[in-house]
This record gives sequence, C-alpha cells and structure tokens, in this order.
Amino acid sequence: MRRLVLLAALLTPTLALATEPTAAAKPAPAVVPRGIDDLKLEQPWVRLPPGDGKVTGAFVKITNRSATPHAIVRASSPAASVVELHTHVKEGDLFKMRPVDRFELPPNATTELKPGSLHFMLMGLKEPLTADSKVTISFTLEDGSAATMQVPVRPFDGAAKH
Ligand SMILES: [Cu+2]
Repeated sequence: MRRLVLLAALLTPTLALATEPTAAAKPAPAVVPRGIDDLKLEQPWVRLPPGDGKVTGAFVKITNRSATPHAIVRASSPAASVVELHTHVKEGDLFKMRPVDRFELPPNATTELKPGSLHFMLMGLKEPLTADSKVTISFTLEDGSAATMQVPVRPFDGAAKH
C-alpha cells in the first residue's frame, strides 16, 4: 500500500508533462519582430572621466540593417543614477550638449555615437570608473525591445587610436 502511494507521487510529474503536447498543439502566436534584432552594435566604449568625475559619455556605432526606421528612446546603467540621450549643438563658437528625446536610427544606415556628437550621458556615477573596467549600459527602442551592452572604459586618447 505504502509503495503504491509513493508510485502515485512519482507518476504525478509525468502526468503533468503529458498535458504539454495538447497545449503545444494550439496555434503558435505569431513571432513579433523586435527592432533590436535589426541593429548591429560595434565598438562601444565609455570615456574615462578625469579624476573622480561623476559624469561621462558612452559611445557606440549602431547600424540599422533593416528597412524600418528605429529610434533609441531611453537608456540606463546600474553604474549611474541617470543616463540621458545627448547631442551637441553649436552656439556661436561653442559646442554645447543638449538632451534629446530620441536618437533616430534611419533604415539601412549607420549612426555613430561619438565625442562631439550623439552620446549616452552617464550622470551621477556611483563609483569612480577605472580604465579597462566595464560598465553595463542598456537602451530601449521605440517598440520596447532593448539591448544591454558591457562597455569597456577607455581614456579618450586611447580610444581615438582605434
Ligand atoms: Cu552629454
């Protein structure tokens, strides 16, 4: 008798598994295309801030390999309290950084985030960055799909050699 009870207990998981083919036989939901799969990300880097600077820029080359326009609408990093999307605009003789709502990623084109141009602005760095460490940065597209990058920290001059 005791043996039978044990057997029943052992069989229960098998019975649960046996119901799966029925569920799988239902029509599969259509695969929803994700904008993030259209992108190729290259050469990401974070600028090593001078001293114990609490602010720095992050850069990456982004190629939209699809015929669909995409846009980055927000970014974040566990290393910073805020990550803003910035561009540079010329005011008189000065280039100034300006927050923007989104980075447009036109179809079949490469958009380069680079010093003096578009960049992720990491503000309120929680710990001082060190060269060759990595910073996790995530960004989200207009369709809600997202990418997370492990971005190496480099001094500006070092990165310029690449
Ligand atoms: Cu900036």
